[in-house]
Parts: sequence; C-alpha cells; structure tokens
Amino acid sequence: MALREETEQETGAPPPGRRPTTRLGVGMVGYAFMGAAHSQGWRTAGHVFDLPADPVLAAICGRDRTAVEAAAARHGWAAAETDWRALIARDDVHLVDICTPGESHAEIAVAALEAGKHVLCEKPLANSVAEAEAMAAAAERAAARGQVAIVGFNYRKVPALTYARGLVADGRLGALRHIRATYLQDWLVDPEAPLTWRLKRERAGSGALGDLGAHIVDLAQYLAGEPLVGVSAVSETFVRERPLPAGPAGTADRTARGAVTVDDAALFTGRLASGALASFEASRMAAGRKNALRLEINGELGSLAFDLERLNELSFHDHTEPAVTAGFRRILVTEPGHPYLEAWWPPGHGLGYEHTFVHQARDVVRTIAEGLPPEPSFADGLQVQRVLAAVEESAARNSVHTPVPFQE
Ligand code: SOE
Repeated sequence: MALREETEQETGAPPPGRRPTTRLGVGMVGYAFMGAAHSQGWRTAGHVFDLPADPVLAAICGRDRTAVEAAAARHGWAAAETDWRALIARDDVHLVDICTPGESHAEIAVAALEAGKHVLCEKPLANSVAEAEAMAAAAERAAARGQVAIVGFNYRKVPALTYARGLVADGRLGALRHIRATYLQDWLVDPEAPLTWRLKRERAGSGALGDLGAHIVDLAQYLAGEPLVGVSAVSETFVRERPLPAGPAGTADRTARGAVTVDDAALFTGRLASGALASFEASRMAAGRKNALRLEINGELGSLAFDLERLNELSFHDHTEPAVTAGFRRILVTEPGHPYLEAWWPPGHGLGYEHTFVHQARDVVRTIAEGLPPEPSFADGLQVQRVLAAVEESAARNSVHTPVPFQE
C-alpha cells in the first residue's frame, strides 16, 4: 500500500536537517518480550537513521484491555486495540507487526496482507510448513500489489553478521567447507520452571528447535548464501512434565502439572547445496549459557567466527597470508564503514541486542519506501520452516542411531 504523504502544512516545518516525509503507521500485535523489543526499534529508528518515511507507533493490540493499555503507555503507542482484526482495519495502520506466539502468525499475516498492509512477522515464520507455505503465497500475491512481507530474523541485523555476509559474498572465504552453529540458553534447566506457551507444541510449534534453531539455520543459510539440502538430527525433551503457570507473572503453580510437548534441545548436522557440511545445536538446557549464539565458518581461503556475547567483534583468519603471520584476528565492527554504524557512535562505542531491532525497523521502512527486495522474505522464512520440519522428521526416525556396540 502507498505510504501516506504528509505535507509541511500538516506537520509544521520539518526539523532541522530533515526533509518533509511520509509516514508509515505501524500496528503491532503482542506486547511481551518481542513486542517490547520491536517497540524500541520503531521508536528509535527514525531518530538515528535518515529514513525515507517516519515510522509512527499507531496502535498496539492484545486481548487484555488493561494490560494492552499499560503496554501502549509504556512503549509509546498512540492507541490500543483488543482485537487484531480491528487493528488491521485501521486506516492509520500501514504495516502490521506480528509479535505473538507462532500459533497465530499465519492467520494474522495472511489477513493483513489480504487487507493491503505490509507485514513484519516474528520468527519462526509459522508453526508448520503448510502455514508457512500459505504465508509465502500470500506474500507473493501481495508483492505484486507493492506490499512487503518480512520475517524478524533480527540477528541478520547484527553489524558483525551483516559484514560477515559481505565477506563471504565477496569470496574472502573461498569455497565453504564447514559451518558450526550453536545457540544455547539455560532457562529450562530448573525442572520447576513453569510450563509457559513456549513449551506447548500447539502454541509454539516446536521448542528449542523453532525458538533458537530457527535463528542459526537462518544465519547459516544467509551467511553461506545457499540453502541446506539435507539434515540428520537428534532431539530430546529432558523434563517431560512441569508445573502449570499461575499468576500474571507466569510463576509456577506447585499443585498442578502439565506435559511438555516440545523439544528441550535439538542437535543436527546438515549439508549445504555446495556440499559444505554444517552442524547445529539448539538448547535451553545448557547451564550457564544465557544467550550464547556462536558461529564459525571455514572456507578454503579463510575462516570467520562470531559470538553473540561479544557482538561488536568478528574474528577473521585470512588463509592466504603467510602461515608465519596468519591467524585469527579480531575485527572491532564499530567503524562508520561497517553496516549500520554510520549513524551510531564514534568507533569503539559498541552496540547491543536491542540495536538489531532498530536496524530491522530501518530496513523494513527502506524496503517499503524504496521498493527494495524484502529481506529476510517470507520465502526465506518458509525455507527455514522446511529445514525445521526435516529436522523433526529426522529426529523422530533417529531415536536410535546406528547402534554402538559396547562390552559390559
Ligand atoms: C527466547 O528463547 C528468545 O527470546 C527467542 O525467542 C528469541 O528469538 C531470541 O532472540 C532470544 O531468546
């Protein structure tokens, strides 16, 4: 849909250094962790980057009137709705930002696209391949009408990883041989941690696999610039019953318990289209690991390594250098010439997790206003969904691998 032109007569003179602008009215569904993170992105992007349109936090939506009004006040949204259909129908909403659990992604995204809105949808795109296919098809139809549909794989927007993609695309690593990716958290180590929606298959689709594995699968395919063509997996649910959540803060009710219906951890190997081999580990059971996303790529000309806990750094080994001086060196990705950094702080003044959502908002606005190809697209999200489904299928078949003989 066309962005609304806003004239100077309506707004007064533009602030110094800024051109008259168009407005992109955002309507967001959901207001928990991701809702807060996306709100921060929408609030900040236009104040840091020179954007071709101004994101406006038009309305936020959640089922509980009191809670959604509190979220609107806290995060800076102009209005609150309790029905997502009413949010989509609003004239001041040009883009629908979906931050709900995966169970409602498909229905909201397809409805929003059919209503002529642009869509940003949290990852993983859906809870099943069938849903993701319907979403990708709706996005394709909408693209023909000039609408944009993007998936919230926010880690693509870490400057070091965007930069890493450039190095791989420029051939600095040569032919790729290996990708090693792990994403580890530990919030489920405690067997008394409550049974939240993230532990229910019908709500979240899968467990650590969709929550964390989706990110590293997307990053592997994005960085390599090619898809995974096959996987072999094992997965486990270590704690099969947990206390039901009770109370508004999701604290555990010690009396009633329910079944965990998703994986706690998934490990898999994969093969990329070029023949490179990849390995992945996603777990919410890795004691001491809070948000540890690590990646290493080895190519015939060099290697790259990244650790989200040190997200301003990228390690690069140039294998074409003389062996006596070659070796991994740390690039501090904070120079104005690095992706997204031109608008932030002087070199060395690093960024954090929340900046990925600001960069995501910037890219969504630019994609819409400048007619750029959407990235990551719903087709990318569908491809990740297909990998997740293949991992689940493989894990179900591989509950017993090739047995290892042993002697008592
Ligand atoms: C929870 O495990 C979670 O919030 C994920 O859902 C996010 O995608 C990830 O960025 C951080 O961890």
